[in-house]
Amino acid sequence: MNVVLLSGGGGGARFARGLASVLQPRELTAVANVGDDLEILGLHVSPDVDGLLYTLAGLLDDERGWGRADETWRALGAVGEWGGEDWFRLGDLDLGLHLVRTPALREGATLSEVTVRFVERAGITTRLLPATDDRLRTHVATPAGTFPFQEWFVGRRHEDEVVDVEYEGAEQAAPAPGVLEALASADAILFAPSNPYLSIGPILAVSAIREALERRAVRCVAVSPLVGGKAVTGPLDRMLSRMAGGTTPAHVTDRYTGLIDVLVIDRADAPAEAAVPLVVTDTVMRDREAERRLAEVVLEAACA
Ligand code: FO1
Repeated sequence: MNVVLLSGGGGGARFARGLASVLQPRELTAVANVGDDLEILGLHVSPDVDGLLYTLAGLLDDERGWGRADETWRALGAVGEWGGEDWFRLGDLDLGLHLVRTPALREGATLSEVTVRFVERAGITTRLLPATDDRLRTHVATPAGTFPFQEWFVGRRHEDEVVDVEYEGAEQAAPAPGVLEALASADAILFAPSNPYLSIGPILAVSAIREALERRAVRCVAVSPLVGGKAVTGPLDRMLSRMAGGTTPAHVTDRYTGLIDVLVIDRADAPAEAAVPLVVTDTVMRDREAERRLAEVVLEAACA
């Protein structure tokens, strides 16, 4: 069974781990958001690609939800001592990856090519594709001004209210090699329990990906990132309230009009009504077993 997952953020990576634990090797293709990418200290950082890589390779710091386990921060400490940018925390182990990827990109390799190399080295059996190899950057408009995603999310601790989200470069961006092929040969397409504006939105802003989803011949199932109308982590509930007028399952399905056939919601959000059928289950991925159970429910909904 070929499954394509659109994913971003920590929830997306954990859900991917659940799917990988129930599917056969190479049945899963994860398409990662790149709108969070940034260049800092001369390095290209791709947090959602790296989050999937680290999570699927068993290297993630599960408690923090990003970066590597057993991380140390000595290089960053020295960056701070020398007056460099240390607001975006790159750990010593994480830096190792960026020190390999950044020169490869500079020498002409694409993000998807470098990602394939890392997937092979990590021995991961999930296909991992960035949504695009082109430059696509999320910007967040707030009453205090418009900020590149990480400057708002990390630098300003996502405290400013969001009034709009822009995807710079999305109009010119082409899907990375393999993305359209994976969608065309998928038996099921899934949207991870990720932020619809910040994680899934940039992927859908690539018009060829959106069009492929619009003409899909298989079911597309999204998992709601809300539990009882609240975001498990991050600013989604505030964003939905402000920009969509509420935090019910219907407000989530409205972000995905014409793109999904089923929404999986948490028991805390039921009963509810929305534009597509709802499947109710426990969506909080407390541990590996919960990740696996959610994956099973979602795959069942995709194949029903
Ligand atoms: N999140 C933070 O809250 N603070 C950080 O300093 C930080 C650094 C960081 C470095 C590498 C990386 O891959 C992710 C990092 N994240 C950090 C997480 C990241 O900002 C977001 O969680 C994702 O972009 C949201 O998907």
